[in-house]
Amino acid sequence: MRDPLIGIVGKPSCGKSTTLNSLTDANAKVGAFPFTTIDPNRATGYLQIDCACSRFGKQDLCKPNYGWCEHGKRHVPIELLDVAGLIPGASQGLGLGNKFLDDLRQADALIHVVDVSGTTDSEGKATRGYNPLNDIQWLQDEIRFWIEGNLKKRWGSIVRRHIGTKSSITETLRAQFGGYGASKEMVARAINSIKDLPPLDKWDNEWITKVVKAFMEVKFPMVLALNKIDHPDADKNVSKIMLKYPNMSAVLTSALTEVFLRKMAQQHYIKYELGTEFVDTYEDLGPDSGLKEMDPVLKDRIETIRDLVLYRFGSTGVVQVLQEAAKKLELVPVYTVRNIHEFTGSGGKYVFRDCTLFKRGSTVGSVARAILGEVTVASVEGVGGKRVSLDDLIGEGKNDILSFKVVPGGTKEE
Ligand SMILES: Nc1nc2c(ncn2[C@@H]2O[C@H](COP(=O)(O)OP(=O)(O)O)[C@@H](O)[C@H]2O)c(=O)[nH]1
Ligand SMILES: [Mg+2]
Repeated sequence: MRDPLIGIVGKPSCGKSTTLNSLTDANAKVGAFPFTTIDPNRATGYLQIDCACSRFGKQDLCKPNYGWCEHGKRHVPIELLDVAGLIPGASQGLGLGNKFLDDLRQADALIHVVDVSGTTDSEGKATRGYNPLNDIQWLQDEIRFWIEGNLKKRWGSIVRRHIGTKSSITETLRAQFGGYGASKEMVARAINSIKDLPPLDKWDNEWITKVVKAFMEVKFPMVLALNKIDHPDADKNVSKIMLKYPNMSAVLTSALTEVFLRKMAQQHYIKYELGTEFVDTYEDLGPDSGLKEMDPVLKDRIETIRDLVLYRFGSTGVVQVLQEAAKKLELVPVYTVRNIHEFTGSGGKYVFRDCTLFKRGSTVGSVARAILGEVTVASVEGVGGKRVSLDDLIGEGKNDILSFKVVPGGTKEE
């Protein structure tokens, strides 16, 4: 299993890069996470979770190898991709067209950043009073046209081969959708979600559209980041979107505010608890806080942010939008430890040093393979030293703290 990747999509100037930056700025305590790919649009973000250390009252001893943990709130590395260049017509090759769509393939879930200030048109040019409802529709259409287009180009031969090889619908579509990184289970889940699906050779364009839509739901689960909520026109546009799409996951965000607050915290002007409404200044905490005093302009800006964003919405929303995307992917943090009673790693007193995100329902065996590679696992222990089998499944609070005992020098037999 490869690392989960969250794609950030949206029209130009909606705030994709700002959102990415707001989630990735290198915190002083953070070590670089060794992701394999080097790509200017890729960055490590941090997913905020409730760390296992708080379950056992060991917050003071928690010291992650990657990311950081503060008072039981852990920030686990997760890879993000800024998918730039999508404009209406991209599936026909407009803008960066196919480059965009190729980037998209690798994503496991999408955060669609929508500019709800109405100050940018469908191509990202400055305007006023634009209705962002349009953006939600055309972006989904573009992705769909792209997938449908690829399918229809070859439809005749797909059908012939389907019949000639007596394949199931899942098998045939798996071959077609494999390029999007879709597993057989994903294709099956999409197919099974459609009622009264006729045999593949009877599909007309409408059925193909239905199938592609179902596939998109599975392969590209989407969360809306309704961004620029600090703007005065945002409220009415947010209401319109919520009314029209009551069932879509949506989070209100102000990415620009988050970038600013993190910068102010780094420069020791404020104390800021990520993902919350709590911002404390020199005035609030006094000279012992180690905070610097702000000039009137900065003070004013912080006051405005408190009024317009933090107190009204409870946070800037960017931490939550990533959590929402992780929820769509059903990601579960799994902690691997050396000592299952102390939760320590190799040497030292610190606990829960390693944490990796896996899909809920993954087997303990697949966790072992992903973390250890192809070695022979002699035994696995869970909390309390309880024996865990390689076939057991992981979930929140269930088989999510594991200690693998490996056969020394043992390599897996075929
Ligand atoms: N008011 C406001 N402006 C924002 C916010 N997020 C981004 N912007 C601004 O929108 C413009 C485009 O942002 P950018 O991240 O470059 O958009 P991208 O083209 O989607 O990557 C920039 O001027 C940002 O400062 C926000 O939350 N509030
Ligand atoms: Mg950008």
